[in-house]
Amino acid sequence: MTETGALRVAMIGYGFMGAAHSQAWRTAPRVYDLPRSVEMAVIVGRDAAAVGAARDRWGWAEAATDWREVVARDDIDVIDIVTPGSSHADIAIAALEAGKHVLCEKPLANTVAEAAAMTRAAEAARARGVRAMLGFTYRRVPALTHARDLVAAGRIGTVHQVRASYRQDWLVDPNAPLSWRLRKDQAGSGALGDIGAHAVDLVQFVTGQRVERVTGVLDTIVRQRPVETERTGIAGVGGSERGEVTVDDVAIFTGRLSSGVLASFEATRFATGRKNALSIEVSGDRGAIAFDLEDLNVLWLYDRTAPETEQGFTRIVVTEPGHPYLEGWWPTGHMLGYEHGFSHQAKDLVEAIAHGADPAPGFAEGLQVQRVLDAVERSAANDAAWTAVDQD
Ligand code: SOE
Repeated sequence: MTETGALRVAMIGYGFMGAAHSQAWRTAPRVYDLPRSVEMAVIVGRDAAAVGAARDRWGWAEAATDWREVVARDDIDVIDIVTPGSSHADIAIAALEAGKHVLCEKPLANTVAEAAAMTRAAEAARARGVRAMLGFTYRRVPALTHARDLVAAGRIGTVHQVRASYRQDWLVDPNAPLSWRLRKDQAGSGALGDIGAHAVDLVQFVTGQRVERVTGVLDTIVRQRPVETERTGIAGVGGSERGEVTVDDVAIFTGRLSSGVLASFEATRFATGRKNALSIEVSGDRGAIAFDLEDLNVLWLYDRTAPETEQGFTRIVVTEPGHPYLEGWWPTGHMLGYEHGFSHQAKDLVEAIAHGADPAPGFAEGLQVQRVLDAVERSAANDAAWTAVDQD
């Protein structure tokens, strides 16, 4: 049943993802004709001064410091979780049990057990018309949605092989501080869960297949980093204390997909010179697609059915009105950016809630990705032995 009235959103967290999600809640209802309006009601964080400043900067009506109080409010419809993975399960399960729709940033959780509990809570809430969505936003880069559509339509034929990598270099400096992303108790894993999760989701989304077995290795290149001192909040200043990095810097693994084909994966924060290079290439018997996030408006398509003398990778600039999500934006050739995927995500969630549909990806897909990550960790701990991905 399509309810009327504004969807009143409360966002838990206010860091980098808080900024990206705020921009999306503000923008999506203005560029798309959504079936329900959006009210940016409350932004929540532990530090009252900081979250008050975030409220003013990002355009929220209220700021609060207790997420449990906000989750219990009757005047809130959606809880948007943008905190580190260690708090996803507590917040999402409480919100779903309180009858709130939930959008949760990736990865779903830091462990399979937490992800499974969240998925059970989402399935129980779904029976009451409550929706849960996981924030794998790169699926909503128009070029990648288009890639999925082309593969599904058979444009590259039978998939023979897949290559995916996510390369960054923000940790090459050994003095980059020991942030929460480098501590297992906070982040669950390092490059594997933070960016490897995106590569796994993308391979499964574009090919429509699942990773069923993996063999992998993990490596930590810099094992100690400056601790951010409480007094200054700046790494190494006011003290030269260094702390242990307890997560991986590099994850390299191979997967067998549902059809039996091999998919290779790389997730690293030490690819010097690569700033945010999420790439995928899918090779088939009739052609191939290739994409690189550092050139996110472009999808490359190779058509083996073209005349031999005309074959080559075609550079598709994905900004035509008929391309996914473009109906809301600019005329052809006016490029989109990193932030637009978040508006597409907000649009799809609002439409799913209004139409009583299940948004994708749901928590069950997030659980499946978590199980792939877990299998990679088990393989890496077992001399890279082939390891089955747990199923339900
Ligand atoms: C850091 O690696 C990070 O911000 C990830 O956490 C995001 O998921 C990715 O989209 C960009 O890089």
